Amino acid sequence: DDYSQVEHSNCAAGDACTKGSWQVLSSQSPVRAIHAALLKNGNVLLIAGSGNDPDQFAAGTFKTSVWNPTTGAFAAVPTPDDFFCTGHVQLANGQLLVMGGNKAYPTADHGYEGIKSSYVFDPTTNQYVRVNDLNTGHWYPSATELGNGDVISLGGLDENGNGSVEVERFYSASGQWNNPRPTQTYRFWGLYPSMILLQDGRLFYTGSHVFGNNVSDGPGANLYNVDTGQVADVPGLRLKEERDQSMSVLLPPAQAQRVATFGGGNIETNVDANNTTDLIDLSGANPAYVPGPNLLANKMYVSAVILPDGKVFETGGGLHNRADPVYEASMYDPVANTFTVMATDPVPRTYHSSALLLPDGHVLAIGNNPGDGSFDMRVSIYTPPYLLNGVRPTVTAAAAQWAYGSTQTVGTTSNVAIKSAQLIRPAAVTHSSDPNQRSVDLPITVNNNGQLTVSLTANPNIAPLGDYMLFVTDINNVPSVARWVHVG
Ligand SMILES: [Cu+2]
Repeated sequence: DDYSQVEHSNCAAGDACTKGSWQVLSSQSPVRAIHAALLKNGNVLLIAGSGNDPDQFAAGTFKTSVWNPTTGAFAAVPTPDDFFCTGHVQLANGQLLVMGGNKAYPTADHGYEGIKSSYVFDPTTNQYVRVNDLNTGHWYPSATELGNGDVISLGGLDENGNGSVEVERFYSASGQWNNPRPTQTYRFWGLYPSMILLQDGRLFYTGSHVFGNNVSDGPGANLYNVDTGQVADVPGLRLKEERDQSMSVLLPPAQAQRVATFGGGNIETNVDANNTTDLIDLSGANPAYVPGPNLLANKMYVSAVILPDGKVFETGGGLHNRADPVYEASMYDPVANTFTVMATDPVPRTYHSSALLLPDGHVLAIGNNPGDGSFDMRVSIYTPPYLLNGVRPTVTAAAAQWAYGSTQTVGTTSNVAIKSAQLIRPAAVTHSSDPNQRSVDLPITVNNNGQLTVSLTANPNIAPLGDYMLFVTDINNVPSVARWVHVG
């Protein structure tokens, strides 16, 4: 029942050929997987902290597990602080930066409060190492890596339970927060505001966030220059007050600078979640959202995962606050601008659920925390139809280190012609939020019997510093297994 041992046979006929298939693993997560991050060694970091369980918080029981998808083994990780609803992002050096988390569950006197502490998780030692504190507490902060490897973290609740307006900047070179303190805007961006790095270095606040109304005035989406502090409105987002736990994705390829925002709801009004997709092209001077095709089901708690064939797999979700799971999945094709029905995860995936791309081209789905306070520990694996569609190409050779603007030789084997090559950033996802998710196209200039010459963008804002999964995909849209490369 270990999915990685299953040999996929070619699909002759039947639903799986076009819709893929799901497997629920017999081994369950040992922790409440509220956060999931793919590490550069292929393991998956599952962070619970106190896991939205006040009893565990009172007992000081904070949990993290590292899952090895190849062996199926889980390894417990000592967890020094309550990383329940922390922020996280992959750093240039392959460590995962973790900032903020839970200082207190609500009492008669106060609501949720955020912690100031921050750590890096080192995948080579499976340990958290403390770095200097943030300037304020943050519970539900964003985290976006900039082109130079620095990280901007915004929003969430501070140590007193108020919305934090502090702009926190982690400097990649020093490994320290806020030295010097970055330009401040004194603006509250909300909880897990989705902040996507654009090619000009600005952040795009997509309007996707967590809990209730959009706190951004005006149209609910913005362009934010982190150096000057200048913020501009971006029009066109529909249902801006019903984008709670929608999901925004920088569509593949990252060079196109197009973002899609899928679904959402509002846990405070508890309206039915919507099926609204809005699309925006951020490559021009005055970008505006335009309506996209409706999702095939109304949902919040949306998970959307970029796949190596250039499509976005959308799965899981619910209709209301921690209730009414929606068993529906679809494939969004950014070129055709269509959704196609896919097989559905048999496990409900609502609040505190996530999905991410594994290096072998499968998709992991994990977590679910319904309103009764329980947590679903089952682990689901999705096999996209591309893994049932012929012999996979392979990557046989590539340099480990890629400089910006370089050309690279990639050795491949394939039964049919290779169509594309791309770098996909490893996920670090929670609450329908992974603003760093991206797929960078590697234009193929020469294909000499499988010896590809590809070019990497010269712009670090298109491919921020760090580790990436290199995939090649053939003309039948069948991807290779990924090979890890480091950019910058
Ligand atoms: Cu949460």
